[in-house]
Amino acid sequence: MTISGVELYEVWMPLKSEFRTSFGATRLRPAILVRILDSSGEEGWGEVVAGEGPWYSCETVYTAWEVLRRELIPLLPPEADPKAFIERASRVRGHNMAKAGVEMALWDLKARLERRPLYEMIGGERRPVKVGVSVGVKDSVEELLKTISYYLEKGYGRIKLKIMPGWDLEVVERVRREYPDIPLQVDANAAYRLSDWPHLKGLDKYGLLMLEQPLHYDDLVDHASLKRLLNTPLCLDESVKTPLHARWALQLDSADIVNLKPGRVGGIIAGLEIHRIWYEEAHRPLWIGGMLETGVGRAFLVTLATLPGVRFPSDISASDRYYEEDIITEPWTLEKGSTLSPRKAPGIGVEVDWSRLEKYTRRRWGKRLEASR
Ligand code: OSB
Ligand code: MG
Repeated sequence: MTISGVELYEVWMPLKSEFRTSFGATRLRPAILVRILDSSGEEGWGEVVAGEGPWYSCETVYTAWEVLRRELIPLLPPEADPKAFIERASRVRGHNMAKAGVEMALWDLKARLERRPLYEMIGGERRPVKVGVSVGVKDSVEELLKTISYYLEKGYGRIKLKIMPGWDLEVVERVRREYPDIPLQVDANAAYRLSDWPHLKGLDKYGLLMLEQPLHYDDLVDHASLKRLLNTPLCLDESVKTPLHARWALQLDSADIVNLKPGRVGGIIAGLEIHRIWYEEAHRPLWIGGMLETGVGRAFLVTLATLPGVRFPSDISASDRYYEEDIITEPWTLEKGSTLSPRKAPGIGVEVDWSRLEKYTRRRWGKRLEASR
């Protein structure tokens, strides 16, 4: 059973509403869907979560496209072996999102060939998985409160607010006054400096689950200082790019919690390694973060959220929170208790809807591979 081909689809998905953070606003969400084909006729899908510009990370959908074609696709192993791919791709520095798209497609293909659901293959235990919703910056607090009430009525049991200078303490104050008891957390996407700590200290009185990535996107040192100054638990997102960063964050005591995104860290193998370091060795909790994924990327998030160290609701909302129509045949839907359930079908258990994929595809690329590699 050898890999016989690979296809890339760059899709641009219109969001139902603008998603605004401290680093910018998104209306059209790009993604690269990776399809890997096997000589037996089986296929696996992955998703590259890089954005339109280098705002969340230095990768973009454009850099990822080039790195995939020029560097990563030529490193595909002869068989559906994600570990072999990651070893071969270790000479490529960075470009984790591009790597993750290929690695995840190999995992899906491998699990489908073995007729097993992927969550079972990676040692997942918790299912269904608890999820929440991440709410962007709005034009007014009234608009934000309306949005929150809409999601609470839909059944979401945890709210994450995006914060930034000028949209923080007063906003949290108003939300807390309206909803004194909901599980609530905030994400700054690196919008503050350590010297802002007296201001951030003002968050301590709101009983937040955590404060996510307040400081620089590469920082582990100032976060360690901030952690000692705040009572609100500190969570890292952008700063944990590889398992090494998780190790350093422990050594420096930079955070209580890690938001684990498979795209950001280079795939499932790196994600499992971070889970091992952070949870199994250090007994600190994790949760799974999202990047506004299509139904394909979302399936990998649900898969990872079944891991035992995932102790907080994850940023994995239903398809209809993001898109009018998802590119998979059966969209992700919210279930009771603010949960999503991994699919029992082999692999990630989702099928791509070809007419929708075509509708949103801006460019595509494909390559047949020789069996003799
Ligand atoms: O920082 O967690 C983040 C979306 C895009 C980029 C970064 C982030 C986010 C989110 C949305 O918060 C999470 C989701 O997919 O619902
Ligand atoms: Mg974040």
